[in-house]
Amino acid sequence: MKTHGVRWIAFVALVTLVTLVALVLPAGSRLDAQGKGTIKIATQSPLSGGQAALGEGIKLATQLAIEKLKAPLEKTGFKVELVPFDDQAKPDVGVANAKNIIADPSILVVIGHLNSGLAIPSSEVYKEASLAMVSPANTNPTVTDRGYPNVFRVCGRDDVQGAVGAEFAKSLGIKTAYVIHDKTTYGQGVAEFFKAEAEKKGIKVLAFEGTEEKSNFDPLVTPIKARNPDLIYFGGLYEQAGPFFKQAREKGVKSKFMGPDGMDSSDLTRIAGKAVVGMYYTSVSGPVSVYPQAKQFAEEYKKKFGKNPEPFAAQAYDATAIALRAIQTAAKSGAAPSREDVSGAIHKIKHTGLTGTIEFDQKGDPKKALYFVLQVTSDDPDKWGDNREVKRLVIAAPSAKM
Ligand code: ABU
Repeated sequence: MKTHGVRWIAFVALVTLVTLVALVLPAGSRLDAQGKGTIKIATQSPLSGGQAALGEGIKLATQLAIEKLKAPLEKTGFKVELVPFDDQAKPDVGVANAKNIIADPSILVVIGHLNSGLAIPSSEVYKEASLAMVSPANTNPTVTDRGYPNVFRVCGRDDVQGAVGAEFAKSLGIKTAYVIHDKTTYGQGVAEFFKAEAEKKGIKVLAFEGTEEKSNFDPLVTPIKARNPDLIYFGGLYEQAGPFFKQAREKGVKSKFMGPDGMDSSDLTRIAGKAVVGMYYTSVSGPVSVYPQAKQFAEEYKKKFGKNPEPFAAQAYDATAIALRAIQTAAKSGAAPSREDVSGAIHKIKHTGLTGTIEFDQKGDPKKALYFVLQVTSDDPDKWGDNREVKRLVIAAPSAKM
């Protein structure tokens, strides 16, 4: 009987405590009571295959940003969720995912893609539904040059990046270059911009060659070795460039190596090891260590996920912060905002984030973007963040060609 009384008192005390906590909490924290529903942010990036290092970094940084920054929106009664999609770096998969994404009305923004060759066709689908895409990584000019009102990127562009690379090559005293590309929208595009500026600067381009080969580069390396260019420029991504550079060095090619931001992943050294130590690359991202404001982000990311953030992760964090702010602004009336209103709100945002201050021009490019020239300093993938920053440029987006 006595035990029963003690239990009853404990039960009453617990109920009282729960009631008091509920009354003390701000109204917005009582999500169940408000029940405005769920707002989702999707990511599209390669989560499997040879480009998963960068793709996963984009997803995880978006996840971290949502966790850290969702409180103001959740206080107004919405639940905020991440929905990650694996685009496998394949255009048809990206487009199929995009169709599923637009079919879910609670998805209000897509953070992605990694590959311009996927972002371009997928954003045709997003456009049908006025769904905002904020890209952390896509650099091909076409991504924004179509002037779609729902398409944004927080990074620079290849027409500038290719030229920055060529100008730097000239400053190194390069006289001859052999240009290789991966035949993709991104890789071929940036290689063409490099070639055009290199020739303008008096560098002789010995060859301009596309290849989809991923493992045996013998047929490519033999003629390169014979021509002995001062520089080999690879327009593409580390997944393919890594084995190429490794085999070229093993076969005695002495040329300097260079590439664009597709090289910007710790997996380049994981694949190519010592062969890429000393190589130069341009990037619109760079390792997270180049951003003083991203120190805490890098620490939290490492603590949570057990690895360093890859390049473009800080950009994904900023893209997500912009998305959340825009959703909040567009939801001012208290109801879930329309996709059009979210895109409209993104256009008006001026956001100071981990990578700097971002505001968009009418095409969806950042009005000013950062471009880096970096040099690989170690064959240890964990030291990708120690790569030497050779040059940092802030360059305005090329004027509208719509
Ligand atoms: N800009 C690096 C990622 C590759 C791309 O834009 O397709």
